Order: sequence, then C-alpha cells, then structure tokens
Amino acid sequence: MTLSIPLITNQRGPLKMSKVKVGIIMGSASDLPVMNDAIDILKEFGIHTEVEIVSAHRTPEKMVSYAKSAAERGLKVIVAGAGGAAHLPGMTASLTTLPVIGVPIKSSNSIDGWDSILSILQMPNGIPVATVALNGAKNAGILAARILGAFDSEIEKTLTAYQQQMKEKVEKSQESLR
Ligand code: C2R
Repeated sequence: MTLSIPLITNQRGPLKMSKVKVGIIMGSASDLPVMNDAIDILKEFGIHTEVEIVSAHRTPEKMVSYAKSAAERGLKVIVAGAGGAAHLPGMTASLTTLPVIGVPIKSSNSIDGWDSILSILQMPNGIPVATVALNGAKNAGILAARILGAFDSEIEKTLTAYQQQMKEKVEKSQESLR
C-alpha cells in the first residue's frame, strides 16, 4: 500500500517515517484551522507528526490504505478530526488496532456541532474512539502525547513540565488579583 507524501509535517525537510509517531488526519482542508491546535502542541512537545487530508466519504480507498498501513508505518496513535456526518474517526478505528482520538469539528455542514460530536462519540462496542470536546484538537494532541508518554520517559518528563507550567501560570494570575 502506498501513500502520498504527507501534506504537512511538523519538521522542515524530509522526515523518516519511522520517526513519526502520531498521524493527524482530517476530512477536509477546511478542518485545518481547528486541527492546527493538535499539530502545534505536538510540535511543542517535540513529537513528530504527519498530516493528511483523508475522508471516509470522499476518499474511501485512501482511508482504507492509510488506516491499514498506519501501524506498520510506525504510527502509535491517530488523531482524526471531522465535521458534520463525521464518519472518519470511527471508520479509521475499524481498520486498525491503534488508538484513535476523534475531534468533532463544528464545520460549515454542521447543524450545531452535536452532529459531529455524536457521530464520533456513539461508537458501537468493540470499536472505541476517544472523543474530545467540540473543536478540542489541543486536548487530542495532549492525549496522544500521554499515550506515548506511558511508554517513553522523555515524553513523560515533557508532559510533567507542561503541567507544572500550567500550574505556575494559574498561580501567577491568582497573584495578579491580589
Ligand atoms: P468541506 O469544507 O470540504 O465541504 O468539508 C469535513 O471534516 C469537514 O468538516 C465539510 C466537512 O465535511 C467533513 N467530512 C467528513 C468526512 N469527510 C469530510 N466528516 C468523513 O469522512 O467523515
């Protein structure tokens, strides 16, 4: 199974696929403004990603080859964003045993966002998709990092430092109220 060169990676220049641990896919380029939050936080953590536009509806063959080859290409986690009738995360999860994190997106064809949320959330038993909040791509990136961090002490240290920074930021904002 061959895949096209990833549209975007968070590294400059050619990237060895084995370095890429998180695959970020989305149903349309129009999802990118939301999905950039996942790309950016993983970049901040120093975790390599590949980014592809893949649609269960518009590019079903690409979705099948992407999901079926994901594990053998070295991916450990897939973050999948989609809006409206958001079938991409669930269909991807049905074609791989890798953990899939779904990002419901309030898109141009969403009624109010609940359509995207429920399409991703209400999976049948046997095919789990970890669903984050509407447009919650940042948390999807952090959750992907946490999954990797359970097996990688460097990532675990990075996540501990990130949480410490957040705590200090809250403490500082509290002090500014005094
Ligand atoms: P366009 O802006 O391209 O019309 O797409 C995309 O994720 C996007 O949010 C509108 C919305 O359609 C969604 N889409 C899906 C899928 N493919 C595209 N939900 C899918 O396979 O689930």
